[in-house]
Amino acid sequence: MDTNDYPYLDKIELPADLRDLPLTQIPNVCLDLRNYLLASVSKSGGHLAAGLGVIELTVALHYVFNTPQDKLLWDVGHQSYPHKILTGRKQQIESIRTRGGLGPFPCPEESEYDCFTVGHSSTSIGAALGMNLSFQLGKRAQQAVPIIGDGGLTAGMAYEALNHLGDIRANMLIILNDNEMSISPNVGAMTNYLTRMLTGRVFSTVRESSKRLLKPVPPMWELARRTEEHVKGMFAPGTLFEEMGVRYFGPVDGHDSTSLIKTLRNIKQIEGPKILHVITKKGQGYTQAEQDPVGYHAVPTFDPNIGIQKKSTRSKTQTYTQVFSDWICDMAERDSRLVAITPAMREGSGLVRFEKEFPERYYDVAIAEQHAVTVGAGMAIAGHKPVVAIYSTFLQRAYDQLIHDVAVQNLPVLFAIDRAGVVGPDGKTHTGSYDLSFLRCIPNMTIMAPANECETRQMLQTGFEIDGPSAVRYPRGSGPGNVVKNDFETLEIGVAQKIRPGKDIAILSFGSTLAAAEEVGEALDATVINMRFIKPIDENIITEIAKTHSLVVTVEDNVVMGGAGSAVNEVLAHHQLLVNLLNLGLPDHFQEHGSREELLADAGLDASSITTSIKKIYPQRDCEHKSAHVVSG
Ligand SMILES: Cc1ncc(C[n+]2csc(CCOP(=O)(O)OP(=O)(O)O)c2C)c(N)n1
Repeated sequence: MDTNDYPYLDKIELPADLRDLPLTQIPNVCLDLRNYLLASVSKSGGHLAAGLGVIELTVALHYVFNTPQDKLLWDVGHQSYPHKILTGRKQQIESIRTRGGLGPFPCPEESEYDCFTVGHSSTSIGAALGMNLSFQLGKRAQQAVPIIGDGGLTAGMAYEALNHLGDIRANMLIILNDNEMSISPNVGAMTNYLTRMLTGRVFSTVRESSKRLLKPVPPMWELARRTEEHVKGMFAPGTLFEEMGVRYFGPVDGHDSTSLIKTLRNIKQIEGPKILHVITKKGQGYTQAEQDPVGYHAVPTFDPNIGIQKKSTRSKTQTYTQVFSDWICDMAERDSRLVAITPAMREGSGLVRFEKEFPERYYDVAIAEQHAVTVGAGMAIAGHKPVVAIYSTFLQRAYDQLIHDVAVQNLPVLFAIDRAGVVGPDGKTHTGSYDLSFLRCIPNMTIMAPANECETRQMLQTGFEIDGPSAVRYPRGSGPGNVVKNDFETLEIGVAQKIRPGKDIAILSFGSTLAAAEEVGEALDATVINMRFIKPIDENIITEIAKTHSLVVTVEDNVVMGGAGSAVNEVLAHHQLLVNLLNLGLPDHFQEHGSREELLADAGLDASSITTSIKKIYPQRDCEHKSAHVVSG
């Protein structure tokens, strides 16, 4: 990027440089920062609209707070690109989300200005409260400031933290960045409440109260009580926050940098728990993103003069998400008991069409994974057939609900688990590497992993027809390209599929690793099995294979520990079968971001790495009678 285009931003390497600038230059810094962000994300791809919406807020916070001594906690962290640019990472920002490049979210290993690893929402208030309590115990003059979106504020965790904060009355400022958007338009009673605060009687007082917030605070000798009275506007009495013991200030215009700075300076002087309600627009300053904040939430590379190009036709290969999207609409047509539940992931989980066609059976419960699962349990008890569409990584939030509310009662809830296994550019906070391990130990669960598009549909249908909890876990992206029949075929439960017969070596593949397993099978003349079911696992085929082969290799896009390979090991142990074993899967460390292909290769799950791993221990025909158990991840 031509640095001459950004004369004000050029003066800033670190926030201290920003703080050296006079207030009058701040709007120009914001202009540069917005243009720089747009130029860089258009080249790198990544999260855009949320970052454009917090340019002024980011600059104002770094201007008023003494970062990195004071800590800024960006909730989720997808909006932190401007923060990264202002905190020494301007030159690297284009490398974001790529292997070896900047991380997709705040990351303490990357910068001292990132103080808490994040990627999942609604952790910021709790984490900041913890830090502030520590600072206060240690009598340290530091502050941690969470910046949470109206979307993030829909999750239970945020309320647990507010509940604690209002009770303990710690000195802490929360910034509520309200743009009325989650990824899609935000939903829920809290959102409606925030919107009401901007309308009607309250709206008419915004200007007046903003003015009050801007006036300089009274001299120091006037007590804090006066300061608060002075700063506080004439807002609706007894707001929800106030009643929880957290003082409410605002709403204020989040795109007026000068006023924001003055407001923050004033509020900083008020002791106790407080929340500043800042109104912003997602995509601010880039017309295309303002008009389509959903489409510009996360973008591929694009020409900023034109905007992102929507794919007009479907590409030849369907994504797994598209297969799910078609199946759930077809099935809803057939069975009126089907209901779809999403925790704020309508687009990502493939429910856009469903919402249009079956609005009365579509439930976006906001960013509330725990509730998504429990409300599904309730609907199942009452006779419906819920399909909870959820990313593998976000299902982690609802583990107890999955066990306690669904599995214990053996309820027919189908979990359509997207982004399972390696996810790629979203990195370690978003990886779906653990679901097979954490699901397979739960009684009553049926767990399937499709190897292709066609099987995805069959498994969804199979799971839907099971009278108990079931899960179909599929990866991000496209399948191998096989044609999906629009029928309602099911699979025989717990039965694997023999792909090719071979000699001595057998490869048991679980899910999307089948293509690589087949390639290796051809190269080494190995038997290849598409296992299909992780639970119940096909014991017959495992015992038969163990008796007729000298090496059993398991391959899965899940951590080796406790995963599908472990299920095979358990069967062999149960039947007292001695055979050489090689468990291939994801490693026991957090893989950094990169492309899905790169991360799979790093984990030894591409065809050539699998071949290499096998060749290390085979052919060694004399080991037929020995037992070697090798774990590779
Ligand atoms: C626990 C969890 N569920 C879902 C997501 C996916 N997600 C990423 S950003 C986002 C919307 C966040 O909205 P908000 O907090 O209002 O921030 P904004 O984008 O509006 O700045 C969602 C749902 C997530 N990161 N974490």
